[in-house]
Amino acid sequence: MATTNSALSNWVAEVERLTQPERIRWCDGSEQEYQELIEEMLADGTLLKLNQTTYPGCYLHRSDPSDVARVEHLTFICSREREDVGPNNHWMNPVAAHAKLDALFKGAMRGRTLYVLPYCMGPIDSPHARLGVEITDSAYVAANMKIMTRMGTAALKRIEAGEPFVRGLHSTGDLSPDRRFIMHFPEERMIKSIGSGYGGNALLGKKCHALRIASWQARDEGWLAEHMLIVGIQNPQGETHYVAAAFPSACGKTNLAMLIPPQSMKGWKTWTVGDDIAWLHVGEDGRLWAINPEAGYFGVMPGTNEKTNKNAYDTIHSNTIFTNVAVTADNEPWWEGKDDKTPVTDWQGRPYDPANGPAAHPNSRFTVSAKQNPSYSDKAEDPQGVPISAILFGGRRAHLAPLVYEATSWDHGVLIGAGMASETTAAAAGQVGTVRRDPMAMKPFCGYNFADYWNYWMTVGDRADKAPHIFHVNWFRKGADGKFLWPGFGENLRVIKWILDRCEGRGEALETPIGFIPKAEELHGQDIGLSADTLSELLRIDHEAWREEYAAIAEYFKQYGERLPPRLQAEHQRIATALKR
Ligand code: GTP
Ligand code: SPV
Ligand code: MN
Repeated sequence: MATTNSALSNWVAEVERLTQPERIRWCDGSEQEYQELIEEMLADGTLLKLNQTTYPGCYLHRSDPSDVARVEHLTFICSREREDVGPNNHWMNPVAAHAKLDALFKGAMRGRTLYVLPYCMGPIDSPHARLGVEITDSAYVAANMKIMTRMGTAALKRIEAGEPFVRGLHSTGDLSPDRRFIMHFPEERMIKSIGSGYGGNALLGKKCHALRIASWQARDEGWLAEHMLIVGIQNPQGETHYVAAAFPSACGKTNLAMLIPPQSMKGWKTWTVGDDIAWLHVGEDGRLWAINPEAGYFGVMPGTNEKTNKNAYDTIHSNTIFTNVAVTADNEPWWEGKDDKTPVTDWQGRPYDPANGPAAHPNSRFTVSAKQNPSYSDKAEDPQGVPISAILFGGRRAHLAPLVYEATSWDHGVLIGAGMASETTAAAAGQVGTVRRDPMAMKPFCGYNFADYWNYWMTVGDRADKAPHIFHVNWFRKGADGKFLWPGFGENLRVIKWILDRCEGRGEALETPIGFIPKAEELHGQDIGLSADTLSELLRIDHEAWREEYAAIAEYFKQYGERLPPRLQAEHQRIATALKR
């Protein structure tokens, strides 16, 4: 027994009886243990060594080709009442779900090692951090959890001091998609995941705990768990404002969190607090404060290069686990958008042949400690987190949504978040590029009924008398030629500058039925060679198209029936009426 906490040791014993592992390893989170895990995985082929001269400490993992992304159709929330999870989630009765999964877990770890991973989500000494323990039979998961969370002895100490913890049971099972399920029991603060070894399905601290279980727990306890990056923006006067932004999967959070100011914006600096998840609480000062529950990045590989995201590019040159990338002749990792060298072996280990599709999987990822990021904020370790000046919602909309617009109130901002839509990406199994509703970028991650969630968001605004301003951004609008109109990446700082000006009562805006948009001059498009026509296309509000959008949002809201908050309906009505004028 490797813990004095009897609830934990009893649970581990119970899982041992069910899953029948060969041996049990309690992980302490040490560097030596990480090296041992790496050695084990190199020995059994789970990891391959990359070029250790140019990429020291970097390894490649090839997942099963049928197991390369989150699986939303196999993800369930198992609460006592079906209505509590809403039409936004798949539901299963918890008794039936436990029975179904325990049958699959029976004997699942025979011949394998059972790893016990105690972890802390959030700075280790933060009152806003929460504990968890993942049991897994995957060394890859153990190594990734070491990078992605505060895993090991310090977390176990908090658990042994009596703090509650989320239980996550994971086995790769036989990797068959027919026996793959990601199940959440929010009332029991429990997760059971089987049949996948990939990212969000298997690293249970991330989406399963820090978003699905945490969103439910946050509502019980008075805070918010969101799919948001957190970034500090320092202006030439040396003042730093923190911005939180919710964009759907593979829609630009990591990139915005690590943004490097363009040449033309001298004196600006950015600091990364988090790139994927934010836990927000109302401070005594009436502001919203945010911590990043994670300690590492599980980031999208394609598109990452020195021009788009130099901080990420530099971060992943050492001590990084690459998953499903291609390899060059000199054994370096390669992915689409890497601007040097060429692939010789694709993500499945086959000789590269363009006829087989991209060399790296479109959802290939890197896992790396946040501390390696040159723009890592020292405030990322602050137990209280950082105060948020602005919240951004956004997504991929080739059409309709302007580059940026501002909500006129908190309730209006909640409506903008609730009505969000974005083109689907390779981060989840299924069709890519179809527009779907993804409220607050939480469609795959909100652990309870969206109607209750929107209502809860409104009440958070009521409690925060200095709540952040809310904006919507779209870096992905396309012109008639099918190309992005906006240069994106570092240049997004132009938009953020206007946003922060608005938060401080400066910044010229025009009122439209859907909110405030910047006066075109505010973006200084001439500095980057954007024509006046392109800028006006980027900011254009097509009233007819927006009337249709608001009708579609009303249609979408209908499925939430009686539970839809009247305040949200009233906001919708207000905008729909303004659009008719
Ligand atoms: P998850 O980790 O899945 O939650 O994704 P994310 O929101 O962190 O997405 P990420 O920043 O990794 O970006 C996904 C893809 O969008 C990458 O291929 C980026 O290169 C691309 N991208 C990010 N920002 C921009 C932008 O401003 N403009 C354009 N055109 N592409 C962008
Ligand atoms: C996402 O899909 O939003 C991710 C990657 O951040 S995963 O951890 O696989 O969910
Ligand atoms: Mn994400």
